Amino acid sequence: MSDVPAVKAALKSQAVETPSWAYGNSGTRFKVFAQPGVPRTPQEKLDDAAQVHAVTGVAPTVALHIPWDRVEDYGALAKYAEERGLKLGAINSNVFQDDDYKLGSVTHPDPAVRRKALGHLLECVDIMDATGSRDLKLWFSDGTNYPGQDDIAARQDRLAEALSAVYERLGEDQRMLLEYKFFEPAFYTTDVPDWGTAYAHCLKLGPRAQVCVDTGHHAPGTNIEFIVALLLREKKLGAFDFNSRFYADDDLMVGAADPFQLFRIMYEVVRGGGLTSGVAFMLDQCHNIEPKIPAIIRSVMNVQEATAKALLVDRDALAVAQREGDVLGANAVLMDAYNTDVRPLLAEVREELGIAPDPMAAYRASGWADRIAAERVGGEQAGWGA
Ligand code: PSV
Ligand code: MN
Repeated sequence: MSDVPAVKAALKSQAVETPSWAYGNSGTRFKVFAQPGVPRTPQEKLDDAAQVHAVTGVAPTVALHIPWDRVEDYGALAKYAEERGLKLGAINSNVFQDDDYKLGSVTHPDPAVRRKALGHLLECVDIMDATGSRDLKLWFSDGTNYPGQDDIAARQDRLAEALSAVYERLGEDQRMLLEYKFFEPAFYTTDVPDWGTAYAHCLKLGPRAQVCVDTGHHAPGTNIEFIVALLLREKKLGAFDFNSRFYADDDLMVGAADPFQLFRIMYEVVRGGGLTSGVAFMLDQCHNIEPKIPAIIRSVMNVQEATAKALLVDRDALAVAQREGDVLGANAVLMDAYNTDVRPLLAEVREELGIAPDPMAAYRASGWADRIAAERVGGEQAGWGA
């Protein structure tokens, strides 16, 4: 697609979901550095997310993580979001931070632990009913550290049993997103280590089970765009958890480490119809040393820039070059789009949306950072895992 009005329309309708936990303090296992003005409650996280949406115009939903965002009344939280022009997005389950889960959650050898983990997942669906969320995101830290520690195939059976119970509980308009990650915290086997395992489970479950591709969850050198193309073709790409990595699951800003990879991924999304098929474009990041709200704004802009470049690929010229076996010509078509400066186009898109052309400058001018640093004093700041 290179017809500019159509490119602009596609950019205006793309939504990027921001994660509640990215607004809180985070760090590595060595140190969490607190930042001034960091939210203390889920409501304050939503206040910050509203600022991101106000200056980007394309971040209208916020993913919650349970229990990090536990509240008494989820309906009231959804209303709070709506009053700020937001909606609550994916509900992320958490069966990895309880002592009982040392040897696994839904794949644990003890049925009592499995029941407890399943209870949490079902509770997350209750929360979705209250918040109006479409997606339940499942990531399991389950795995083993040593050969022989547990039965690899039996763990798959236990996983399948839990997933099927959750699937049965989903409403007609709800989806289950199964996220994979190749290692960490388990170091020998991980029960959902790759797209193939996630895909196999989702295929058995049915159409409302889809795969979530977290871009930081692959071995170095993995061709992520190939996975994206394949999952889209099979109608099993449900969502992205965007972030970038230099080494492992670094959770850095998407598009920061490898903008060319992000472009290649977004090209396959555009090519495979993923901009209009309900794929959720979520961020899953931690801003350990950089200011959080500007980092989230930058990340949203990075997704938009990669998407704009992908939309600018001259698909007709590419098809001709591919058909003629013109290897260099085909590659040049992609590179021409990648090398286009799309910032002026995105500035126009924002002006047409009625917002300022430069989101970073607009945020700086808003005075929000000073205001929250002054007002959010006392109480306990939210953090990854709390
Ligand atoms: C796991 O590493 C993960 O990517 C999952 O999406 C979790 O829910 C999230 O990170 C928490 O930050
Ligand atoms: Mn993730």
